[in-house]
Amino acid sequence: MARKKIALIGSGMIGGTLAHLAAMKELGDIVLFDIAEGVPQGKALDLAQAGPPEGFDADLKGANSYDEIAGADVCIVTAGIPRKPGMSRDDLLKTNLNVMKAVGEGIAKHAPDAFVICITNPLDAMVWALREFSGLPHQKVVGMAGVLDSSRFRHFLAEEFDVSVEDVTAFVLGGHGDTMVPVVEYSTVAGIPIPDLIKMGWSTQDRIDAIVDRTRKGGGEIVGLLKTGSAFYAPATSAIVMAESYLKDKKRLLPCAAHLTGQYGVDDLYVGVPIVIGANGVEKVVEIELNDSAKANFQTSVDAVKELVAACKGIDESLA
Ligand code: A3D
Repeated sequence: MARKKIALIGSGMIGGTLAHLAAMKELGDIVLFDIAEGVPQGKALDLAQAGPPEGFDADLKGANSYDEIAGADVCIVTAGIPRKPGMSRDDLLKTNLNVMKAVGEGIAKHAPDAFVICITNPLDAMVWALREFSGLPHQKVVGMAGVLDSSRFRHFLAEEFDVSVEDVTAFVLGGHGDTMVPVVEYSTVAGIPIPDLIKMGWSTQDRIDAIVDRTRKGGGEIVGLLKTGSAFYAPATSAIVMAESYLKDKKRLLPCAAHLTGQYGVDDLYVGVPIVIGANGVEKVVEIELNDSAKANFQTSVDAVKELVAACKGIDESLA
């Protein structure tokens, strides 16, 4: 059986880490693509030279031409620019929207059968635009945010309860960023919901509220510490989990930005919801019952995504 092919569109901090993880896990051969000349080639060569000591077999190639992504099974998109000092959100939106246009057209031409995972921010709007520009089926284009947000939540909860992260499951819905909705009732330690753990005296409502708040601001906390750039290890690992579920038909149930067609009362938007990822891409959107407060928070999150998508439509007429 031929090896799978994984194309990484954008070879910056997350792109390089994705390549490292995909190689270590032998998910397939890897193409690093970027507009910066030399960067994808340099990272590919460096990583290929990590193969002998680690013992992984994967071809790694750097490219500045979309021809090289031909036939990719998975494309993970991190291309774009971060917000720079003095840059408004709208400026960022405009720049990254243009990047999504180039990437969407490149994928449509060279890898139309790929499963596409978008990571570029602002995530929920960029994944929507990338799908529009590529014209790929909606179930083959998803955004990575929920896996990262929920793993941040899991990490903080495991610390709070002093238990293994393996036994902590967490549920996070909604858009990526400050409006995300960590759902405490569906977050557990080995199946015991957090409200029960509070009753058992393992924590207090105030401490859990503080953890929810820290999770929401998790990206900003890391930006504040790093000063140049944003988180990349956990974002890359989270996207690899999604890619692996597709490539191995694992059918994992993961929170991802998925295209909604009426579920949760939302139509034609990408929002973070639980989905099943298997060989067909998004195989199921799981609709869970939300309490009134989670519903209200989810709606705030949806409204924020709607606003961004409307701004995208204002910038690029072809999206309207
Ligand atoms: P960075 O290290 O700057 O890498 C981005 C790469 O994109 C650079 O190498 C650029 O040269 C390249 N690039 C720019 N324009 C193009 C283009 N037109 N075609 C191809 N490549 C291009 O950033 P990063 O890897 O740290 O982050 C990548 C993206 O992920 C950013 O938009 C971040 O905001 C976003 N991000 C999202 C999350 C989520 O949870 C959604 C978390 C962390 C980062």
